[in-house]
Amino acid sequence: MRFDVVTLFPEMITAAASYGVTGRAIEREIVSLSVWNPRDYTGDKHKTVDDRPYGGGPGMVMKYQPLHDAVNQAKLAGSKDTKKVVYLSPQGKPITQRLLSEACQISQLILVAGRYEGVDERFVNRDCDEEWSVGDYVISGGELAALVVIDAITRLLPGVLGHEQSAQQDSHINGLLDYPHFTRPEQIEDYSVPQVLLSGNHADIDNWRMKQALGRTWQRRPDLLKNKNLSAEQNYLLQQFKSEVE
Ligand code: 9WO
Repeated sequence: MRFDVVTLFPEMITAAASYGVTGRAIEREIVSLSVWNPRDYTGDKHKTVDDRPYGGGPGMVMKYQPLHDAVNQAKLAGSKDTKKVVYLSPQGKPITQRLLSEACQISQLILVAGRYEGVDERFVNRDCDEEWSVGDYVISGGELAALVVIDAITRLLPGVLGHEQSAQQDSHINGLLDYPHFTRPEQIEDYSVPQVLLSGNHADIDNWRMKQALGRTWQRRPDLLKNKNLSAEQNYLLQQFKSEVE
């Protein structure tokens, strides 16, 4: 899969993506990452990428033409397979694990990171296929959101994570929060590792983990349980969790 990021701060993207799982996926050529700076597609001597908003008001708006030209260069650099141009903004469709897993099928994802007060709306409507949000908050630009999208998609691509982690990933895709994790030492002051995890009984451990995942989801994110069909076994484990809370 190919990622292209249109941004005024290209080093922010290449630097952050060079670490960890994304860095390894790039090295192993499972994904490629290119950056495109709208400033390189300006024509004036001041390399102007922004201008004052029509209608007045504070701040500046990113101009249409440098963004348009940067996206077009990104498109030309890819193959003629499936492409999608996505603008990152708080006005976008909230991303979910489901949306990201569907995005794995796209061969070229062009992510546009805005700055200032945003971009000329004609760029969003004419040049972008979709608008995505990584959450209901405002940050100073779309770069961190683009990095979230790149990271979350990359870890879903075949061969990026090991077998162990892929199995764990499947348990996340089932839409529950994670269960708690413990490592050595066995005791920290008066806080011990739950006995079941030391038992070596893998059926008991699996049940405990499922019960914790269900219980924590029920406590912290009941909205995630609303549109989910639990198995008879899961319902039993959740009832057990609830009775233990009391
Ligand atoms: C700035 C601003 C200042 C005064 C009044 C209103 C304002 N809105 C904004 C604003 O939304 N700035 C954006 C900064 C412009 C587009 C890029 N920026 C951005 C993207 N902030 N947050 C995101 C984002 C992207 C994806 N998911 C969540 C947030």
